[in-house]
Amino acid sequence: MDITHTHVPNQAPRIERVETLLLDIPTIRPHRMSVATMHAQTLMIVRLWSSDSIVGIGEGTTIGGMSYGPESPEGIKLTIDTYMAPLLKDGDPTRVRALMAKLGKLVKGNHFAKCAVETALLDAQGKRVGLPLSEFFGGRMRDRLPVAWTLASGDTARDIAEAEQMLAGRRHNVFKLKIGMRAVRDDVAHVAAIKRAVGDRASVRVDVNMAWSETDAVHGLPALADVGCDLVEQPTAHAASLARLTRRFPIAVMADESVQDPETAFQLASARAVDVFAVKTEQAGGLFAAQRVGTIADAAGIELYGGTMLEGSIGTASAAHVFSTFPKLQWGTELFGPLLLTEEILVEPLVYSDFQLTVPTGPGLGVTLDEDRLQFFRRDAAHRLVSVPAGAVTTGV
Ligand code: MUC
Ligand code: MG
Repeated sequence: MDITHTHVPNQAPRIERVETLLLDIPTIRPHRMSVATMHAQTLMIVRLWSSDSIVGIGEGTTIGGMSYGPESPEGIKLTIDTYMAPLLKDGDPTRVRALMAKLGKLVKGNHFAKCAVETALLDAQGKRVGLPLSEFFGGRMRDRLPVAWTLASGDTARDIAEAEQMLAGRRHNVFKLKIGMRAVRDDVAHVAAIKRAVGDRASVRVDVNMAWSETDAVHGLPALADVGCDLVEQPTAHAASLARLTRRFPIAVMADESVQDPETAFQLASARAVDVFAVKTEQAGGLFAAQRVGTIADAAGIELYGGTMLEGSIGTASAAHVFSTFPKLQWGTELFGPLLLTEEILVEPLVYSDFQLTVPTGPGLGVTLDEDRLQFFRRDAAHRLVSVPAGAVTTGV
């Protein structure tokens, strides 16, 4: 027996192995945004193996290759393998904050990679002490979270058909429309047609993903309000511009890309630049950082929305745990990432019903990876090595 791999009770466990893998999974339809069109999603999964036989799982996922955020799936993997794994190795996995502080000192930026590792540490610790991850954030306020769906096929009639299908199946009654690819007038007509079709049965919101100039937004915001749109997400890129728009127009303005971490959240809150924050666990730099963003918003009277980087089931479950603990979550969430993928990677899928996602209750994340599926979809699986190169999963707008 190899004694270095045996856990002695009452002795702190040690991290023995850090494993990362990339999974390429097709989307159910092309997902068109102003930054790129996605045909597949790449999930970077990290597993931390400890000497007490507990394995923690985390996910680092971004949108549209490198078109949305500063980290790529391949880069997240490389950062963890090359720079974080040696720092984690032999560390005490029960000291989550201390380990993350050590990583923070030696690895700048890389929020997505840090979020993935922190998630894996918290998943492991939850399994160790027999508590769901939400308990590390003060305990949940709610067991189910409202979930919006993004209509982004690029075609108005198809989006309406998709919305009708979602309403009929009681899956979603909040729709976020991706706009900013076309002229403002055409985008407004697209939103108007969808709102007309769904009427009072659904809330319609838009995400411009920073594509508008301020003059576009000055025309766009009141026109969107007129056709029944409830909220505009990140119409322009700059905080000062968001602040001017927020003051000038009554329609709710939400920051997404502008909320990069608790510090930028604090700056936006100080300037009262927006009405709502989209909190994203990865963008914020981790689950604790996302909680801090939520706290800053709350203290500043800014409303909250649980955002997504279109993560798969692991990232979605971890965000759900954190968002379930927010005292206020006025605009619900958009934690639909797993539903955009053709394939499931969990033994038991996350439960979506009655327009909501049920926050898992088991220890840690409360989810179990399906090992066969993981091995099948990993990019380096022998049968996939001849398939599509990574760059092909995303195309230009
Ligand atoms: C974003 O910008 O919010 C979230 C939902 C979706 O469809 O895209 C993401 C990104
Ligand atoms: Mg957004």
